Amino acid sequence: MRRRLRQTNHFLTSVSPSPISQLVSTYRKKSTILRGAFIASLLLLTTSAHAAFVNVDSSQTFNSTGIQVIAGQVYFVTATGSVNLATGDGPYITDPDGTILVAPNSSAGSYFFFTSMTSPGGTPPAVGDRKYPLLYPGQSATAALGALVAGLSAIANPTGLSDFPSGFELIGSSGFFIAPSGGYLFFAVNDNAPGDNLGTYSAEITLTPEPGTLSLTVSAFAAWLCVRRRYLS
Ligand SMILES: [Ca+2]
Repeated sequence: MRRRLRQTNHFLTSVSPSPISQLVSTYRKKSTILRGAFIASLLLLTTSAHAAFVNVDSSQTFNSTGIQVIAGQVYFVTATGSVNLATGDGPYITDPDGTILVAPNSSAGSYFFFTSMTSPGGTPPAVGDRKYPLLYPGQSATAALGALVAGLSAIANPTGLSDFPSGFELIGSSGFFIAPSGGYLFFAVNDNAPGDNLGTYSAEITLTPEPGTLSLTVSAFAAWLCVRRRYLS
């Protein structure tokens, strides 16, 4: 087919250097440009995403990810593991979503606390359920107790929650963090009293391609396929 196109092109050219031959030449040039744009975009796409692995210690108020973010960047996070929020009088063990894996029994010291002083109030902690801060907000007032949460600090070495003016937001076992501004990304296990906690979550952080990069790649690929199918196949 390409040979036929070249032959046709040669014939047309030999008859007269008409606009038709110029049109074919133009489309070939466009195809080359689009193909180059597609390859460049693909290279950018594959090199912009990278993964970091962070252990999130539940006994710390927050953990540094070592990542300095730029406003607008989108990070995809997955997390596994389990942590105990009450080693002294629990246990109260959760996964990164804050779902209870092991609940304290009614004779445990923390049973009353988790029943009456967490939301929903008056509901005993039970395996498979989630409870939320009520009287003692942790890093996040809306994420479940024990859930993996993320916060942004303007400084690399924050000393307290007051260094996170926007607070922390839920990530869970699988979630996105969209950087509202530049800063340093920290993770935490949502609990107001980390001193009696034990265990870590293993989190994997991936910087996703910026929307402009992705749309450029898809557009260039689609245009290249269209031109190729129409004029070069
Ligand atoms: Ca605790």
